[in-house]
Amino acid sequence: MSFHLHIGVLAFPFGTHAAPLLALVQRLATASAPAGEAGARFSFFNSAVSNSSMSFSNSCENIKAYDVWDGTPEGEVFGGTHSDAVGLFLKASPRNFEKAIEEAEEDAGMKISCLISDAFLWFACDLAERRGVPWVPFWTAASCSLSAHFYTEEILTAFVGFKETAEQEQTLTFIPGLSKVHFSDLPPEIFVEQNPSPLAITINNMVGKLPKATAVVLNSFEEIDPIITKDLKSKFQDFLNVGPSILASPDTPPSPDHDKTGCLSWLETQNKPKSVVYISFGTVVIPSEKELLALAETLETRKLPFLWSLGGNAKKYLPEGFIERTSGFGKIVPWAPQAGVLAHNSVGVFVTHCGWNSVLESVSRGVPLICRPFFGDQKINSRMVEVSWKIGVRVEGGVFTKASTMKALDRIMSGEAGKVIRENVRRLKDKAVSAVELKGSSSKNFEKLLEIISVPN
Ligand code: U2F
Repeated sequence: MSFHLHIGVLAFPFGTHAAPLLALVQRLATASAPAGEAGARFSFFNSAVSNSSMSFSNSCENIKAYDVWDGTPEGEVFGGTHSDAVGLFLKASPRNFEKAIEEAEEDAGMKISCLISDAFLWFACDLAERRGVPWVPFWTAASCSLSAHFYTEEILTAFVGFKETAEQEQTLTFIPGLSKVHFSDLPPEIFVEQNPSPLAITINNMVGKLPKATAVVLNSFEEIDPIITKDLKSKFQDFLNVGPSILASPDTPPSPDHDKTGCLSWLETQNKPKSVVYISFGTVVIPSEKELLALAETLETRKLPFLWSLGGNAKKYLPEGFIERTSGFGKIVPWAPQAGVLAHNSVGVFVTHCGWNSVLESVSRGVPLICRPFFGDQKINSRMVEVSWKIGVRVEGGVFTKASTMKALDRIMSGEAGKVIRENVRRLKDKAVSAVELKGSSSKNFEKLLEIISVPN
């Protein structure tokens, strides 16, 4: 098949960054190739490990994956931490991407006509500029954290005068839409001098480049944060919320093994609607042994049915005999088909670390949240959940203790406040659903994005 456009896509292969980017590309690839017509070819550049963890089998034939070097010296086996891996990868960039782009251009017999990248990968701006093509960064988190990073300079200026820890509990009244967020909720990468990690430096570089982007794209919807949306629209050339992607592409057929851990069939055996506590902390975080114990003890005491996605070796930290004693009402799995789980009528609450994909999936399914944030954007997301959107609660004191977990669960599952929270999340879900309808804001933004990427080189 001959294509008339060649779009390069640069992924950040950590956390849940590459998967939502691929989901966006799959939507674009489908939309850009109407039946019988040659559309755009998408070359997806990502590390080998991350590429192999995602399903390209559902993809249209116009998406081709390329492995880029992850920075591990040849012949060595990587044995470091998550942040070491990020550091190595960033050190190898952008040369690793440039090499793969050259290969893809040769394969396709066609130069790249547009670069879509994870927003973290700010150097894609320079690569695009050199080629004279549009740069379209994709911010994989929420607009609240993007806005916080965008206002880094103002935040640092205000922060300079802070002497006491208590002052960090002041709110960001000077940032549109973030007036209820505390300084202490901010992603630590904003304070790059105190935290000069490769990721913090990268994000800070990104802030300066974003206004040059042809459009900044998000997996979110405008109506969740109208004030932030209005503000960022005035700051960027274009600011396009095109999600939630799980509502925008609901027809993706599930893979045959999507319920291999039996979560959905287990949920079918739960007779009471909105009774199950679903627990997951995403793909990077494992809470401490102490917190896992507190959470487990609470579940056992309350005897609430629960479904717990608990990966790695964390199961070994659970109280002795816990799995056997709770087997009548609880299920622990290493991985759950989360989008399907949250869509199930038996699920009543989601205990989460507040990674953006998890928050948005919960909103899209109308499930209230109990938040225990850990790093990056998770604290600011949790503050918005509790105080702005009012669709969940944060555990008191910021960590799972038996008392804080009990209180949060009781509040959502049995209290009057829980009913209000449930109604709020139902309303927000309705807005998300409307956004992806034919004339909804996200659908219109998606059309605009399609136009942007459809200009030949
Ligand atoms: C980083 O995200 P994480 O991977 O830690 O967390 P999420 O953004 O919540 O994404 C987790 C995804 O993994 C899926 C789930 C989400 O799409 O549906 N999943 C699943 O299907 N089954 C499971 O058992 C467990 C998870 C980072 F840590 C966050 O702070 C950022 O907000 C995020 C996006 O930038 O990236």
